[in-house]
Amino acid sequence: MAASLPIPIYTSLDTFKNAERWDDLARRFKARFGKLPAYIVRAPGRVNLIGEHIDYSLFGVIPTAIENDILIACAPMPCLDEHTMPRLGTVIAENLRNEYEPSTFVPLLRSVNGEVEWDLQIDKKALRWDSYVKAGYYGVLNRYFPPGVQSATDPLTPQSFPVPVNIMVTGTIPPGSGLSSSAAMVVSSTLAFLAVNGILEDPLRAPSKGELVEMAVENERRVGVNSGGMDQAASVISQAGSALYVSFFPRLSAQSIPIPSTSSPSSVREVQTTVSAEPSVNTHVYRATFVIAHTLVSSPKAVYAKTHYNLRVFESAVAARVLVHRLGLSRGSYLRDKKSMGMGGNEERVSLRDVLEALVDRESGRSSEGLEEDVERLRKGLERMIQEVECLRPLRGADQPGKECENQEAQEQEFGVDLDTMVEWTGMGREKFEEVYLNWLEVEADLFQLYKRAKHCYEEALRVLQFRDICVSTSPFNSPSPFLALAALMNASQESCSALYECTCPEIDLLTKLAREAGALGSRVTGAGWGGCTVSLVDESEVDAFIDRLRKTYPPYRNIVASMGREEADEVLRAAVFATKPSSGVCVYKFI
Ligand code: NG1
Ligand code: MG
Repeated sequence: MAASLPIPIYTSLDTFKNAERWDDLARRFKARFGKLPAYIVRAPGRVNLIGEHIDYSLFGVIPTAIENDILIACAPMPCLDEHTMPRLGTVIAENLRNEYEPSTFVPLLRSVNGEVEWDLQIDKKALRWDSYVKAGYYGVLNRYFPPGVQSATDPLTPQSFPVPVNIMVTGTIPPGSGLSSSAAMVVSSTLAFLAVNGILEDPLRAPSKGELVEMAVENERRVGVNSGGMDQAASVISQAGSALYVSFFPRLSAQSIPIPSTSSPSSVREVQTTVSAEPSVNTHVYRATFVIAHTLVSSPKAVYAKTHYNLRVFESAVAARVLVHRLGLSRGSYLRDKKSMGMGGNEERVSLRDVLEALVDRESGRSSEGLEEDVERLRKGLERMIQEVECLRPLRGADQPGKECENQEAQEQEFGVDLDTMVEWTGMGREKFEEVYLNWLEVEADLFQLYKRAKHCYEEALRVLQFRDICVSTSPFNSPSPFLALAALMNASQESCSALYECTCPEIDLLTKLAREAGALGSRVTGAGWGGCTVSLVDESEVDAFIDRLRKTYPPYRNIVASMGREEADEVLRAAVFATKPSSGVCVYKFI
């Protein structure tokens, strides 16, 4: 199982494609800190092919790591002499991007309600680049240097205090673009602190890939985003040339799945697909390429958490609670191992997945306690939930199910509920609701959209299974047009993200439409949305022409061409629209 594998440590740069970039970082590190780094760690960004905003409801998703990544060089801080020894745990962090200022910080032990805690002082209101470095450090401090031990022992015992560290960061993932620069930052920072403190090479203490994912998810919550585990799993576990089916139930697991006919030679699998009604006359061999295109609208997720990301997490969780009540599910049936990811560890909170499992358990008379995701059981459960979710539609006067609304405002009114109604629907009373939900996440909305969010979630989870089926099918001829089928699922996902989950924006809707007109078979938002990137499925033979057409039709790209010199425009656009190959997950290079 991919998640239980150790984190790879290499000692030769020949392993890496862009060895010059690693070399350059090492040289700059030496110029700044006086000696070569002890390690360079790498964590890639990811593109999500399908399964948007369902990881925190514990449904599987299919991302793949991309070549863009974060590299962190690190080494214990040298001691000049015994009088000028740096304080244990101190970090001096630099970033090769000029606009990111250097940062020095020291973890402090603080007493809160009688409990000793590590404190790195992350300011969630004004997140800086080093907040993500600190977020990674927290996990390493809490797990390997538990607070409390230090006061009881000699503070200079190396086991009880982290070493002082120099670190230098460089990256090629555009921030706020839905390609998970934040997860890559947190994963690489966690990894750097593990490496430099000798934990990664200690067989008794080194975390597996799966454990690193869990630590990184927990760490990312330190910057105020209650994410699921997709990005961290993709960044850590991915294998070159494959996508990853990541499932979160009953616990995190990941399976590499082939993408039909990617251009990587080892996985080339040719599929005959017909594009006309006359197969014998017009056949074509498709090779899948995924092209990322940035809307050039940046969406800093942490800044808008209250009204966007965390609000969606909140609406999904409350929708689950209402479903429990309406479907008469007993408390025992959904009380599961809450150590699994999501829902912030509170047993009172239920995920949309818990509801499905409880319902299927009740009806089939058995519970799913297996280690691996039971896909068939899940598929049946999803089909069932897609019907049950209709009970979340508010009854308004003479309710007319299926009636089309003329405009968005009317639709919001039709499907949304206010706070009081929502509390009443959960059947849990105001005080309890406040304790379980309002104290958990800070959110802001006049109307809460329980129906639309839950409907998107269950339908999207089913699309993920269909996408996976097409990819893992060993007999491509059973499905004559796998690419068209994958593309149709991506388009349906886009439509649902736009209309039901409302996590797109006019630019995403426009860019995906233009992408289809430019020759993409399918196109959708990727990542959290509200800006950021889209991903399009394009036949390999069409990629260059596709990118060219998109440059000529998407207005912000045209503006770049019109307002800059040719070469400069070309450079900017190459960073905004590019074809991507599924890359491998984290690794560590050790200097010997
Ligand atoms: P982005 O914004 O692309 O990093 C976020 C979440 C994911 C997932 C997607 C939506 C983080 C770190 N990641 O991804 O867990 O929920 O949105 O599918 O917040
Ligand atoms: Mg992110």
